[in-house]
Amino acid sequence: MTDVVTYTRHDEIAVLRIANPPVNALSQAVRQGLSDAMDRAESEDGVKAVLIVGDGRAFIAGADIKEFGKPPMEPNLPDLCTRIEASPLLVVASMHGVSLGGGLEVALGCHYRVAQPSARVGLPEVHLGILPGAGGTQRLPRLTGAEKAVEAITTGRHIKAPEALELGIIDKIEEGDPETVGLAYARDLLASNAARRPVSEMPNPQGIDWDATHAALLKKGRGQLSPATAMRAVQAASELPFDEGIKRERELFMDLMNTDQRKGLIHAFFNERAVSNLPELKGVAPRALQSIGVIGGGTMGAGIATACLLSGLNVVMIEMSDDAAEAAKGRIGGNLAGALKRGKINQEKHDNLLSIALEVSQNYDSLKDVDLVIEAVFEEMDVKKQVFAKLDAACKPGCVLASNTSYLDVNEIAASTTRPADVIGLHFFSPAHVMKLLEVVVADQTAPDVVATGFALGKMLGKVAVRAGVCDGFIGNRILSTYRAVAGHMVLDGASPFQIDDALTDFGFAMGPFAVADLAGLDIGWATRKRKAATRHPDERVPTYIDRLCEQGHYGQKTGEGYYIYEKGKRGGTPNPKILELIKDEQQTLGITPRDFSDAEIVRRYMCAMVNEAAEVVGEGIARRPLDVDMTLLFGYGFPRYWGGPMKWADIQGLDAVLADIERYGQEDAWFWQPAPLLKQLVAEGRTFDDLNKEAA
Ligand code: ZOZ
Ligand code: ZOZ
Ligand code: NAD
Repeated sequence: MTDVVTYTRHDEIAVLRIANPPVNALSQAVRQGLSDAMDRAESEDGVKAVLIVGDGRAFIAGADIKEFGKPPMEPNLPDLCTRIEASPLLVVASMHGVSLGGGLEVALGCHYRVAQPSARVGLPEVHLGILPGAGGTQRLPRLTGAEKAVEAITTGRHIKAPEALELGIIDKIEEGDPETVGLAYARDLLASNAARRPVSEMPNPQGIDWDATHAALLKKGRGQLSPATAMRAVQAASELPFDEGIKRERELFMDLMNTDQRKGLIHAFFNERAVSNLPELKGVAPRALQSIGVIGGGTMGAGIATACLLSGLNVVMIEMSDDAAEAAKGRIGGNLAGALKRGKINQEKHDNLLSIALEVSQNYDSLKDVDLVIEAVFEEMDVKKQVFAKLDAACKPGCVLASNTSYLDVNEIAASTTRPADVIGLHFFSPAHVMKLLEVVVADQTAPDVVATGFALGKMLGKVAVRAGVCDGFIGNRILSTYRAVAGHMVLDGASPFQIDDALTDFGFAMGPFAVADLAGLDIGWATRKRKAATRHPDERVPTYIDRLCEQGHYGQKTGEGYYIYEKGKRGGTPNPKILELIKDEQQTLGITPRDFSDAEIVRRYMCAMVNEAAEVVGEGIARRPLDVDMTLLFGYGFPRYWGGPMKWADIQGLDAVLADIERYGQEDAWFWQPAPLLKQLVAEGRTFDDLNKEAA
């Protein structure tokens, strides 16, 4: 026996308790402990039933993800589940907290399952790029039917106890101490002479239209393989005897285990947690946060206010005029209506948020009690400084003053107040109530507890907060400017914006860069180009065709026309034919003969530009570690999670190959394609970006 699994006797029942904090992951020691304890229960006189319970906050959160990629160690989990199920004793699981992945598979290997009302179960393996590999794809559909099992396994969602009962995944819900509840249930089962009930002996579930479902899953997954592959394993449950189904599950599991997608998704899992872990904030208490001020209720301000309201914070919004205030309320109302429609809030909550928790005002005095203000007015330094002067005068001492600026110098904004230590950048991403990234931009004089407050706000809003230093665009937009630039070069040279968007969504991005430009508002990029024109290097290639559209007042999604044309009430647009005409004019003016680009070349140039700038950003310390860049792109820019982020993508490609391409592109445009010193150094030393992450851990 190992000390992570304890064995106690309660008359005829042996209790196996797993205690492997924090979440009882099924490490080798736990698997061994369970296997040994089953042997002991079966060998001891008088034992008729086994009860498995978890210590602490969960039954079992699944296989130990830290063991993935290492040599497998016996006993393996599928064998353990089979061994538990084959026991001549009656085996019961009493589940509390989460039972996920291998944790639910262990429970499905038991003959009966009782759970707390608050328990949640699920098979989330697809999010790690794999599938339930310990019989979950064979046992779950025998309980729920194929369709429900496909839905549960391919979404990986957490299923609450009442629904799990309805689906047949658990047999009973009972509130109380899990061990007490489990013992009572086991005693009742013994008293009623209940038979062992191995799920593997239940009939095969009926089939569904497998090929159509497979095609739909591939499309929905934007290139992610695990959901569609997991569905094939459920198909085997329907079509094959149990033992053969298990073999098929194993083959498909191993196929996925060997993919880069599995590596990317596990990188994302751990680093999503590691990114907000800042040693310098250990022991630094954040300031209190109850009410938030938001200045400007445009695209971003409205989204930020929505996110705050939905997280239970009161919001005071300042706008410039009655009309602007009404428009802002309308935007927030639209966002909240979306939340209502999706069942995130009910009608009463929706109405209260709009009428009680939100105040829209034109008077800065309304901000006197707020704990933190986020400014989201026009992207112009003078306007921002005027607003911060007013905030300085109106807000109480200790109030955190934050700017949502995309590119501007937070040090300069801070210096325009009498309290620079309270000033910080809190950079949200469009749509701000949806995108999970929050860049916490730390200026020279920002106080540590103000930084901690930025991270605390991120947590309250359910966002992933990333620390960034001050530079033009911080982490995300600085890198965006570079890959946007290469997209612009490719347009001048012959690839259409629509081909580029399609190539990148095929690669896995949620949206292509031109659709994103329409979403963010073309006016922002236009203002930035004007701001930088005076200091631009003569060799820099900057397309100006889109300025013609901006000059006509077309700013993308918010005005209904940009790269795409948007019908009222619809999110997606159709390509704007005017754009191709404007590009042709510019190519003629510049004397460029357009050439063809393959989708593969588009993706490679785009990614190389992204990685090279990201290496600069890490090299300069704007991002602390490569993983900070990865999480920024993943949660702020719709980067495909299954690549883990651009730095992980580059590691997988091989940094030497990426550098070689950058040097090759540099033969066409030496000013733009200058290899980042950090990239060159890593290649010379034979190291990867992930090595830097590990060194920083
Ligand atoms: O952590 C949340 C969660 O969702 N965890 C992942 C659950 C999951 O994906 N389970 C499936 C695992 S894969 C699997 O089980 C494969 C399979 O079918 C077996 C196939 C075998 C085939 C063999 C063939 C030969 C959870 C909901 C549990 C808790 O969320 P919280 O927000 O409360 O806490 P976190 O997320 O901050 O987590 C706390 C600490 O626990 C670590 N952790 C969580 N799940 C883990 C895990 N470590 C190892 N393995 C897991 N499954 C997590 O990293 C965090 O650590 P620290 O150091 O940051 O505190
Ligand atoms: O398509 C998904 C996505 O992740 N897209 C990428 C978005 C992105 O890259 N944003 C970053 C822009 S850059 C930025 O914000 C930084 C900055 O400082 C900009 C500065 C200027 C840069 C100059 C550029 C050259 C997305 C999450 C949007 C939608 O995903 P799905 O299609 O899977 O989601 P749905 O349909 O289930 O919807 C989920 C919620 O999102 C709302 N939504 C969807 N599309 C939208 C939108 N809201 C506004 N505009 C859109 N186009 C949708 O309504 C739903 O919301 P709720 O409230 O109903 O839940
Ligand atoms: P927007 O033009 O949609 O909204 C700006 C709002 O601010 C308008 O409603 C305007 O009436 C209001 N406003 C202007 N001056 C004001 C003042 N002095 N007092 C009160 N209200 C005032 O702009 P946006 O896209 O929401 O961008 C706002 C800020 O957020 C900018 O700094 C921008 O760079 C940044 N940002 C934008 C995005 C994006 O994708 N659009 C993403 C992240 C950050």
